[in-house]
Amino acid sequence: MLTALAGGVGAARMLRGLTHVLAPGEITAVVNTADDVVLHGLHVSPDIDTVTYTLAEAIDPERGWGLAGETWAVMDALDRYPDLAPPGSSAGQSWFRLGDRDLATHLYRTQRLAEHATLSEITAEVARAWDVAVRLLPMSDQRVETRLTVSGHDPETLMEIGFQDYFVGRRHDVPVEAVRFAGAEESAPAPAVLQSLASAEKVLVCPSNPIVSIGPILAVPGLGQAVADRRPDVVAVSPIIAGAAVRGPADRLMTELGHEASVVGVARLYAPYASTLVVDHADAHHVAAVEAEGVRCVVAATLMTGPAEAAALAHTLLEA
Ligand code: FO1
Repeated sequence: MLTALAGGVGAARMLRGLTHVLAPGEITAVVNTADDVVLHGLHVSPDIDTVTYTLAEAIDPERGWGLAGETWAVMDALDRYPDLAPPGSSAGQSWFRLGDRDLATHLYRTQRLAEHATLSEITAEVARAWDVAVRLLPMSDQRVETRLTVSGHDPETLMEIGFQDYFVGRRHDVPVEAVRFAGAEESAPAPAVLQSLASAEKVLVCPSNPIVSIGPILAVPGLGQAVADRRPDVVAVSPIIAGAAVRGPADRLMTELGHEASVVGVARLYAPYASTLVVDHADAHHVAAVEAEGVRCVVAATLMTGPAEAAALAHTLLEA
């Protein structure tokens, strides 16, 4: 059994690669839910849906999120309304693109939450509906929200915004002063999460954003410690290659929050949790510096340009 800590796109591709090497039923993914957002009254779990749709081979390959062959009639129809909504209202907004078929998932999830189903139960129902055999667990059934402090319109004022406002609304193109995970202290690992970490032969930290994708998972009380307890069997894949994020703002966020945006910076962040860090050939000259952080360093091709590359990386991880 392998248990993986997963964020969005990078993790989804890693997990798909793993299913070419392990039986899907041998894999459990503990997925970040701190990106979740409620819009139009609907609860959207982007990382869970990205992992589900990718493993179902239904993901849109260019976007990396949402469904292939999607249509946007609902979003386009919404554009009739927003100017009528009073200031401060989020009604009628279409900046966060919810495709017509993707909406079905959010309608289903929202109604099941209203019926007091847990996010764990709903995630398993959605996975089954998409014939996904990998076990998908939310990191917690309680609400944990990534909140980022950014500078407001005039530089002196600081404001705190939600993750999707940062990531999509502002195209993560604004400097971040601080990040916190609201609700983490009151949260608990979802059922089966601790057991999946204790019983796995190997624990994998997928190539996701260390700050806002893996960070929230490790911040759930007891979850970080459960990973640290398995440190000898924990292998992390660096999401940073040659000082840059493969996707998204990981490098800028690390720098803005005082970390080194390099495989050495990733090794420092993960040292309490992982005994091995897998880095790309482009970072082969950093092996000694990574190992100086007390983390064994394995060099491999970590850029998953396609399923074959993801499968090759999965092989390397299982041997690491
Ligand atoms: N990312 C975007 O850049 N723009 C969007 O409009 C957008 C909509 C969206 C809808 C559903 C979903 O599951 C994901 C979506 N994402 C979008 C990605 C989302 O922001 C994820 O949180 C990131 O991929 C980070 O994991």
